[in-house]
Amino acid sequence: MTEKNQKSPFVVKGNLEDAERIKYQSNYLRGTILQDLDNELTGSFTGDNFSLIRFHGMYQQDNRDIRTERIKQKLEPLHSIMLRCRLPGGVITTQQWLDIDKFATAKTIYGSIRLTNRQTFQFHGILKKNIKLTHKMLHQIGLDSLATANDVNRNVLCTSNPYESILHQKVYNLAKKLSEHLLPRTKAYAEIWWDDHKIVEKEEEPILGKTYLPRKFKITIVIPPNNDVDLHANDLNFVAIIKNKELIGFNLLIGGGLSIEHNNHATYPRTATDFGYIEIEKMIDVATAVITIQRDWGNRTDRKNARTKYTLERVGIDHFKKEIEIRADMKFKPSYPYKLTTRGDRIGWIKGIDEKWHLTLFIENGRIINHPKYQLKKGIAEIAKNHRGNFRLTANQNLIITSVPENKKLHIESIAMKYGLINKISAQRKNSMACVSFPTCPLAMAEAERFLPKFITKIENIMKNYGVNNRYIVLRVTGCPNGCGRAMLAEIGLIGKAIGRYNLHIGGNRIGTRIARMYRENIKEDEIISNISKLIECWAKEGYKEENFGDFVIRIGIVKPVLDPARDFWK
Ligand code: SRM
Ligand code: SF4
Repeated sequence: MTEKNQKSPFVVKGNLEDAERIKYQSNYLRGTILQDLDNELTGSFTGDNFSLIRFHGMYQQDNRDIRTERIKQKLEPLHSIMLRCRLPGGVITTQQWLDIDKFATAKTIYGSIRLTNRQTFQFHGILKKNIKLTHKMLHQIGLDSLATANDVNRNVLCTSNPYESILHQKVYNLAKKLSEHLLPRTKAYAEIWWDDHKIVEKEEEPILGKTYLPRKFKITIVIPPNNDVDLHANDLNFVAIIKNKELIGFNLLIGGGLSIEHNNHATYPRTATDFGYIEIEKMIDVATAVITIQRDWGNRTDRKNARTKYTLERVGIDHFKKEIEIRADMKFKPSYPYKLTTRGDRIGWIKGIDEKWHLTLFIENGRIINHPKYQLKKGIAEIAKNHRGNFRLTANQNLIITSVPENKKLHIESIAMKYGLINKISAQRKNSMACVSFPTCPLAMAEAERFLPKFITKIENIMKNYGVNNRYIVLRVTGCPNGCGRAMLAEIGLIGKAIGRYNLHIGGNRIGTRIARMYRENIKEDEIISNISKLIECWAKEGYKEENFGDFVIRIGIVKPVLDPARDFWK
């Protein structure tokens, strides 16, 4: 933060969060991580390092299913690391895939690869002794996990629609450029994990600053009409404006975010606000301006109130906008009209305008592992061995095999069929999502990933009963109010409250532009099912023919729409 900015009336005064001290004293994210790595007495990281390793893309976890048992046996929890890769736009080569696949089997406790809803993958269950090996393996294949967690800009998303293949390539290049531009410049990552000890004269963080951002920061690039990246969950969004099939610029939307704390009315989910249109050439300058404003004005005294959405509400849109114009040396133009019509992935084959074929595979909750009845992980690896193009991970936790030439299509399809990767999946299942939750997430309050598959079957049965099984409802479950499963943007969202208990939210819309309102609090699965059953019955009888569930419950007044989340979410 500069002298000038410290004096700004928009800086929140007060006692700084301890996270600020940790960053300040970390020597540009080094802490004593190296010493901890050598400590064989414990499988964990100690003191400040617990938080600092997150900047390097890692979280310390333990298996919560066996935590109590281990405590009873007077053992320390079975600590391991979850590592999240940086993969702008979700693009990964098939050779890289084969390497991470092999690694997951050989060196992780759970043996899985978990696709996340931010277009990347996570390894769960890396033991401390294998961490350096993991980073070296990633480095060798051209990947890293820098800045995929903590108070930095996270993995940059871009629409993965394979149909617009040429446009996608352009937007993907921009996502990559943005991600690289906003990376921390510290050499700590290379030093610790790659043993790269190049001397730097003076270490600096020209964009992020010595204490980095006040909180996490998330960016998307969206190609309408598909809002597959769920832009309203993000701090900064570039909505691509296309004229005559060419990208001409972007509408800028700022201040989305979904997390709340149960019963804390100072927290709220928020959809992003439209700021206006910018030229492509200004993209990097504008992103730098927004991120440095958030760096300087974001709340460092209360992490629950630190995301851009809160900064924006506190300083006001006009001040925020003026400051972007000053810092990026530009003027916003009025936004171009655009329309969002879909959010899900198009599962199956699609021919792109480049005449190549793209196969989107449905991966339930993004978990890639071999199942007793079908060898999902093995099948994807087999495709990787036989395909020269890339894979692309989607923000709906699915995987796309991109750019298959016409003469290779049958071969790829035969492998997919052999391993059971192409199945008849209901529209309801395709449009449902859960976060990871138990057993690895330390913040989980209720099940999500392990709960959803059977729950969907129950919802499918209800829909069949009322004759609406040709329709679907965007359904999402998130194990706690942090909202990783984006339930706040669902037509039906469950938000974990305690083991077996959820808050039931309804009234989001199909395209993800409206926040879902709480309808029932702290209820068990049987109560959830009976509530949803009544609502679906009513929708089936009284809804208009083409009316979606979320719009129906709003139209007939079952819940009031959340129009201005900062003020009316809790009402
Ligand atoms: Fe998340 C924390 C998993 C997308 C909001 N999230 C976590 C942690 C790391 C728990 C922790 O802090 O120890 C979870 C690890 C679980 C595990 O065992 O793997 C976790 N979040 C995930 C993933 C894997 C969910 C998934 O099933 O795909 C997603 C990884 C994305 C990625 O690749 O970077 C994931 N998290 C999200 C999203 C959705 C999105 O970004 O589109 C949100 C809501 C949007 C938003 O940011 O407002 C989200 N996660 C959070 C929060 C609350 C942030 C806040 O503003 O308060 C936390 C807790 C925190 O940061 O303190 C959190
Ligand atoms: Fe964990 Fe909560 Fe995020 Fe689910 S929503 S992954 S339970 S932090």
